Amino acid sequence: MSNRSSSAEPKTNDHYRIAIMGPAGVGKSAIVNQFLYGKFQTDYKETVVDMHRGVFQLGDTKLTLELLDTAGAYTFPGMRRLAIATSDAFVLVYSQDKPESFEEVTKLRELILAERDTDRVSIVIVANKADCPARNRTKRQASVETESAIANIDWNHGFVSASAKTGINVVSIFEEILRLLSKEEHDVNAVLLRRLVFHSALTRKESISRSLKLKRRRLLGRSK
Ligand SMILES: Nc1nc2c(ncn2[C@@H]2O[C@H](COP(=O)(O)OP(=O)(O)OP(=O)(O)O)[C@@H](O)[C@H]2O)c(=O)[nH]1
Ligand SMILES: [Mg+2]
Repeated sequence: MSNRSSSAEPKTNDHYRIAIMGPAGVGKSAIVNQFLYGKFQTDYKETVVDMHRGVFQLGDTKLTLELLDTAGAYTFPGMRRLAIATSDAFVLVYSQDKPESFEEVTKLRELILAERDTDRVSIVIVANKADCPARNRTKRQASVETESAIANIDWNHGFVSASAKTGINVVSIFEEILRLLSKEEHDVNAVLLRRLVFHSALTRKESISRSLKLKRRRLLGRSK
């Protein structure tokens, strides 16, 4: 991925909000930070809610991605419902060093489908921390393969095994999301992301006011 501006002016604008959800400590913020800023921090700081924005070029399209980094602890169920109601797609993260976190992602997926009242929701399941040394590598490999089959075949979602630490497959998560969104909405062939102008973290106030505006639009039936 490059930071260079494109010489050709994009002809269309696309704007998507993607919620990053999953249990606490699985690496949701680390994925966002690696994807947008190319950084990884070993310290763990619990998220309340953060909104980030990245602008990319995808063929002739200027693509703005709003990444809503949610709290795994879900102390505020209202915030989780708002994230579900206002997002176009979902990245559900679990950790390869915590097998029970896949169960939590399973429940979260059910909640999203129930709240959205449809099974046509763009979801990518991410098995993060692929770099963590496994006590039993063969067993872990087998369980990631099973989880990937559940996600792809049973649920018809995307699945990516990634590491926010090394950066491996982090871009693929968002390429996969775009592939699903383009299937749903319009035909975009190339999914090679190229950073166009800038990325930025929105302030919490900006992010909440944006969420409320989007929610209002949705209630008025202007968006899907
Ligand atoms: N080894 C390894 N550690 C990771 C990876 N991703 C995140 N971590 C570490 O896991 C811890 C939690 O990461 P966060 O990104 O803060 O987790 P989170 O899911 O955002 O957690 P909440 O905000 O509480 O929901 C931090 O210490 C990270 O450094 C990874 O791919 N590999
Ligand atoms: Mg976080």
